Amino acid sequence: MKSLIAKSLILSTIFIGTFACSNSEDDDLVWLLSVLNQPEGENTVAGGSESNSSNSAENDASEESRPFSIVVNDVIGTPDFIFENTTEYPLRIQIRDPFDPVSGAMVQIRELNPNGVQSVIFRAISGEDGNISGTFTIPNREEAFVLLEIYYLGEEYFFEINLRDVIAVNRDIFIFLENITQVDNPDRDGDGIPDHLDDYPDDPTRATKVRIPSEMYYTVAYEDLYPQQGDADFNDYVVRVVNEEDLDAKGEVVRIRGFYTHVAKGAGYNHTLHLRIPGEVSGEYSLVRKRPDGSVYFNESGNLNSGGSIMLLPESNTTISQSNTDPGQVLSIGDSSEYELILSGSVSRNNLIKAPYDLYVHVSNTKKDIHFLGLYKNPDGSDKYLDPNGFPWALLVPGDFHWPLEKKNIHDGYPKFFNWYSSNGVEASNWYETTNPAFLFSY
Ligand SMILES: [Ca+2]
Ligand SMILES: [Ca+2]
Repeated sequence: MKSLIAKSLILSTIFIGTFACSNSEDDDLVWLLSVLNQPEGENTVAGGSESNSSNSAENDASEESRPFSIVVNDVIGTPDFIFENTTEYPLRIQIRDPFDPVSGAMVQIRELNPNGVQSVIFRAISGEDGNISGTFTIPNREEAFVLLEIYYLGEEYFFEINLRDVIAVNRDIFIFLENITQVDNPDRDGDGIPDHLDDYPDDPTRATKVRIPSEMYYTVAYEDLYPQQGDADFNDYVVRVVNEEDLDAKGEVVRIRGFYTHVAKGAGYNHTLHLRIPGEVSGEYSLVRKRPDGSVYFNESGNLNSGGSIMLLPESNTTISQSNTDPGQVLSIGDSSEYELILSGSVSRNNLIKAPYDLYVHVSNTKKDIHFLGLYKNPDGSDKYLDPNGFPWALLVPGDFHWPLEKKNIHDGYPKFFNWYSSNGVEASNWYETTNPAFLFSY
């Protein structure tokens, strides 16, 4: 795995081509027959093709990846802009050998982070129909790539997916099984995921641990005047969040964990932090709350019914010792909480919203809840949490978000924030990396 980025860059040179659609299975077969001797056809990209041995880069690639072909049926478009800095991509992959469906092939998606760290963000084995479906989520980037890897009978196939303008990944992959002898990869728990790729090699109910985000944490900041317009300082209640999802071998979610740390309270109001996971999600949870020194001061366990919620942190005037919004302060983090939810049945990733799910604050003074955009509608269909100026009350930023100081606002501290939202997210997708520190809480 040491040179996967290099390998994927090499392969991406092979994948230059026109991505187009095949609309029926018959078309696929006709197409496939026509390109078996001509791997880079108009409707396809071919990977690791041994027939293209004149190019040294391709020779390198062919040492790593078996030959295969792909029909790209990705859905192209622009998602609705709702002030999100992460994007969830539905995924559907079908694998054939090249005519019959291949069951038991393992597919995983790796995030290619700019710093070179790679993390598995989805993994599943194909069913009887050769299909895999699920979703994966990555932070918005101008250059968004993931790596798709397939393991089958001891062979590895992989290629890079450029997510530019893609809103759903949908690909048919044709592999060629002649000359492959079956290799027995150890699989102690018999879940179909070989030990060396199984995050839980002795637990047949779990195969993969997905950390969201794959690096650091999300910072979630709330404005608490709802339904009155906020002052855009996004420091009234600030919490750092990490989620983990355990997937079974089919890629369905079986456990969810969350880790939350209160980091700022630039408000006179008090708040409590809550979690709801929309959909048919139920199970047993355990929750602990900790002081900043790590000592546990609260724990509980119970049943979460579908539609129910968990209070993660109590009144915000008890969970942090200072506001962390004054320029004279040194960051002093507040309490944290952690939960694990063991689902009563596995849930398809496609039937769950992306992490951190419906994470919201309840404002004790106004008795109002404050949620992300995209979750709650007014009777007329408009978003309940979009203010008259088209602005949200909750914002999620990947990594270290330096929230504005008291009496400053996000425009002062983040000069590209306006470009980002006024272009509906088309420009300045990394707006939060350009700061004006004089207006922001430093730590
Ligand atoms: Ca296993
Ligand atoms: Ca396992």
